Amino acid sequence: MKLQYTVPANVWTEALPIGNGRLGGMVFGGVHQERIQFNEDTLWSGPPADGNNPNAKEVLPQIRELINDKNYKEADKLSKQMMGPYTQSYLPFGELHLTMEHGNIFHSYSRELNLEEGIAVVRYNVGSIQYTREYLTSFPDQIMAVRLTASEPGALSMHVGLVSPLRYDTAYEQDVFIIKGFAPEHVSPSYFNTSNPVQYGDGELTRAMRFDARVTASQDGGSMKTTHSGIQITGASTVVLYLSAATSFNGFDQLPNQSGRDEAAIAMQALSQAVVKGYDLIRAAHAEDYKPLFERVSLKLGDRVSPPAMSTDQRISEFGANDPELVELLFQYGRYLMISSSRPGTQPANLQGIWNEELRAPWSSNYTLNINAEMNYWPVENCNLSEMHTPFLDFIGNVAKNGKKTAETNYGAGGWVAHHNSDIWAQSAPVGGFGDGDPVWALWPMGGVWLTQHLWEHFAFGRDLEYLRTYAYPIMKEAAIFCLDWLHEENDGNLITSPSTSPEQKFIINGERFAVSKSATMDTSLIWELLTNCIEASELLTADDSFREKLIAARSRLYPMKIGAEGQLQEWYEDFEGEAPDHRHISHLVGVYPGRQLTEKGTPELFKAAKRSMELRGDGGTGWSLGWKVNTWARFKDGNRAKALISNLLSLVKSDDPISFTIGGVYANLFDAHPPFQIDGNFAITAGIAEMLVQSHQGYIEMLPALPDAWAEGYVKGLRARGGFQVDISWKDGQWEEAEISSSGNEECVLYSDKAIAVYDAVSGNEVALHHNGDGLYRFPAEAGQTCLIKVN
Ligand code: FUC
Repeated sequence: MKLQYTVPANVWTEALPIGNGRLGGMVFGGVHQERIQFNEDTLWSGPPADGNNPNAKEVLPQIRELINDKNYKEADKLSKQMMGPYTQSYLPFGELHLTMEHGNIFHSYSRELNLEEGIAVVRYNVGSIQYTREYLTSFPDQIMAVRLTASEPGALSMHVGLVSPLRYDTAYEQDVFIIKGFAPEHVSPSYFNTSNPVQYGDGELTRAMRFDARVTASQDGGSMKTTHSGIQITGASTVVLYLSAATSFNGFDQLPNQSGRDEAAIAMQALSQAVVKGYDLIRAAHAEDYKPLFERVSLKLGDRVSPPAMSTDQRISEFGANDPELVELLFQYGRYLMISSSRPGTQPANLQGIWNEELRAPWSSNYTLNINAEMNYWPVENCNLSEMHTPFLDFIGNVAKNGKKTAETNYGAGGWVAHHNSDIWAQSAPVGGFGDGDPVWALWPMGGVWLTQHLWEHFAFGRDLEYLRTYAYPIMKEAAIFCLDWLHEENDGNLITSPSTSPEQKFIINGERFAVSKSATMDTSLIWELLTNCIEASELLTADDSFREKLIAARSRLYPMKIGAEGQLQEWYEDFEGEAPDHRHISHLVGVYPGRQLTEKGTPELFKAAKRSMELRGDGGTGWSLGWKVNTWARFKDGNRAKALISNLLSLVKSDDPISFTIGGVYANLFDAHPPFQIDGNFAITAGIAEMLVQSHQGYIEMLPALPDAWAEGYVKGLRARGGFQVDISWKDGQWEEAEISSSGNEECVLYSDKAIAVYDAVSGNEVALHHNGDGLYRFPAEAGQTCLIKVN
């Protein structure tokens, strides 16, 4: 499980990511000049802001009338008046630079990222001296550490510096070199044309946050001198560099300068503790923290077909998904990136996780709620990293708080609402720069509805009723209250949403393209999921009987899904023609995945139509779109098709390939390429590969629902299924041979199998009594802590 290369990274998308959820680094591995670009996940532009727009409420009735009159042109125009400000931007922090005195003539170079250890390693020789560097970012010690060794004593001489693309000052205190400053108050998205995109505040009076990064070294032998330009190390045998970074960010609703945390003290404390602890103990604590998380899941899809020494980029371009081990690597990479970018107490992984070098990052590297932010968290539950979900679940709570005001101010509605984008300040108002943007993305009041799916899924997998009662359900309920207000009745009694868009895809009438109409399929589908989840939650909690009745009634009156002229699931209220038949968003299919509204048994006609829609969309798409399609084809149980899409994703995109809305892939460092880099595709593909092997959204566990022919023999251990189960499966000739299901709750296990099975207690060997009535569903009790062995009978 390694990414490996024979040359240093030239560009950012060749560098290797390390991270502890909060602090992230991109290791270039340069020999003479090393560069570690680093980030800290709270470093964003801006103070908290209220982007709510009372004018939205004023124009709403008129927009609804225009839509009813099919005057979409005027509806689009007027809906611009419902917009709010753009979100703030995730920022790059800085770079750690090393200049080595041994110069740049070297041989025997290698650079790797070891996913099993969570460590990057660079090795090279200068003459006969062998140099080795290890890089890690530790969660327990909140520090980045780089250890440099040489095969001969005294061979390490270097200059260590820190720089930042933000405005900053330098300072030094004894052997600590510091950069610090104030973040910009405002950074405009890169797609917004303005002469002044990066705005700093008024010196120390700024409303933006403060930041502080510091580096120090400890060494064996030689000497060290720190000045205003950095740290000079001469003649050492071993050097350990420690980097710590912090900001004054103090919560989504606090002014980060005036009411901020003491970033210098936070950064200093981590640094001093690290120096005292020392590299060996830090590395041991890192292993103890990281490895058990990573090792929860193991996957074998087949034997490696590429030469063992081949560099990862070459492996991608020459073998792609034909190398089963490369697919395993891609799968585990998503898990590695999740452990490295999202830990309890950190910010949720943003559009680039935590890794970003640009001042105006693509799409502000913010949270895009119409697909990308949710997609990031698709693998956490089934791929056994449930606690990595918590930053996102916490974030949803913050957005819900702001969203209550937005619902009231913008729509005069109860509950809470969120729209297309959010940021560290938990923006809930629509974006669009008060009319600059396009309603096809800016005006989408379903952000909160989709977010709540994560609250429910976290419960569905873990079955923690206390969490459901005290945290998840109250937020889900408020989102449902918004839906009840937002839905309104048509003459035929159906409940519809208006205005409504199918995110980012316009429809065409007489050659003209329009954004807003009513009840796009995605709206009703997401609302169906939320109402269903609330109904089930309230039943489990034996709460809110009359509210539940309301939800049941509303759900039954949602504008029904329709099948269009091409046999496809209709994307809009009417069977409009879409502007791009192969559009990257498959919004209308959310009921297939990640939802559960559309299933083969439950809604056969619509399920078939959804599959037809997938055919019409084709097998292309941006990185994340390919990832979404893998999950969706897995739900259609077409493993070969899913694998074909993995193949499309495993194609090498060059660092300078321009932004594309139709063709994606991966970069040399396996980062997902939209292009540009977005981490969502990495997470989606990990979720998708798991979804091909185990599914549990229909109330039962299904093993190998979408196994491609090419993965005829293999095993997976540690995937999770809804109901508090963990599943290990081994298979041969495309058929499962043996499985183990362990339970963390006391719930009945329902397993689908088309072959007769027998179940044994894995410890005692005793056979477990089964209930089975010929429908392929086998039911058996599974106590907390029990592991059951499943065999073909
Ligand atoms: C949505 C997508 C784009 C991109 C952006 C971050 O707008 O349509 O393709 O992923 O989010």
